[in-house]
Amino acid sequence: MKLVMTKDRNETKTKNETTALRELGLFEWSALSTNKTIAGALALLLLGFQASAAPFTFSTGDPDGKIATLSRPLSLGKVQTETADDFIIVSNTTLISQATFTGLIPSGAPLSSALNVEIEIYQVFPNDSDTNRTLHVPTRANSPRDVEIDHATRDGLDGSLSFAATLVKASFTVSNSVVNGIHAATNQTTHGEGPVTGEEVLISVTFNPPISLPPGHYFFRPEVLLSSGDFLWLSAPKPTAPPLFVGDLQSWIRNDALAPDWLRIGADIVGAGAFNASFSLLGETDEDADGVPDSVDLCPGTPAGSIVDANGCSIDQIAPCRGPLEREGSFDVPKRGEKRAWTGPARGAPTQRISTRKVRGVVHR
Ligand SMILES: [Ca+2]
Ligand SMILES: [Ca+2]
Repeated sequence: MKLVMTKDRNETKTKNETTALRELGLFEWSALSTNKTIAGALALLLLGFQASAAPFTFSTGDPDGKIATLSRPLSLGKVQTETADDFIIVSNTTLISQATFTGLIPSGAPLSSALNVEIEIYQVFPNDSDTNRTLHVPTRANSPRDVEIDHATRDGLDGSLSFAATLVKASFTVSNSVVNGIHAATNQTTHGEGPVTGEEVLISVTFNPPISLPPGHYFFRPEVLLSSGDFLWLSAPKPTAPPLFVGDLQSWIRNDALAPDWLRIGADIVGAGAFNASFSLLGETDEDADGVPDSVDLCPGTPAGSIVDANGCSIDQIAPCRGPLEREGSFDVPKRGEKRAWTGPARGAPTQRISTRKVRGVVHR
């Protein structure tokens, strides 16, 4: 049996077309009056066509104790300092819903001293960067780009992420650190600021909404605001044979004095080696990039830019019309109960106004 969705005036109908009935030129009609019923019918209609859902996971692994580098937002008397490490999305637009990263907070500090978390995502330089300016670092090849991807920023202060801090080890020591020694070329090689001991803390983050990214090579940049002291992001192993993934880059750092440039923590500041930073990402594919993950998207192949419901279905997918789509958007219609028709002012008569409300809809040729 084939189900066909049609629109007839204000009613959306499902046409149940069986082979036998079709031969007789007859159809069974059932009117659908609620979205729930429409969604139910769509689930039937699309069951065989649902996009294949695939989880997305990425992890650099647990801290290796080699280095800890500052990751803190701008606050009173403190300059913003950012550490970034890279990841890839190999295929399909992906919705990243969660992240974890591990760092040090001062010894004896309560977990509640983590007041806020902000996450930014960067593409690789020179994407969207000023390539004409004079660099103040040895190189920008394979660095994060100048500025973050706007739509991918999530911040606890505006509710676009929530986070929790968990104690991993009460005492953890790293052999080296980068906190304040971030200098423009040619003074960049400080060899680091030496060992640091602190509490090893895992920060778990949930993004609301998830971060949608097309396939590509990106940098993950977390910042933690502490009530006192600094959050130092811990390094993770950076294997070379084989690498964590093909093209794995070392971690980079900058403060607001150096921005928009970045320095390589290993090659430039320590003067040797290359580091990853300890973090993980969790998400799911979203093949039509409508913001609804494939596992719950009842309408694969939604055209780009369409407004969709919680099932990932555009108006046109729920109630297709014969003609091509002219535009989708917001329209003024009379408010419910508004009986007067708008006819325009009659000569000499007072202007007649009706109350309108906005609805979303589609216009077909
Ligand atoms: Ca890396
Ligand atoms: Ca969809």
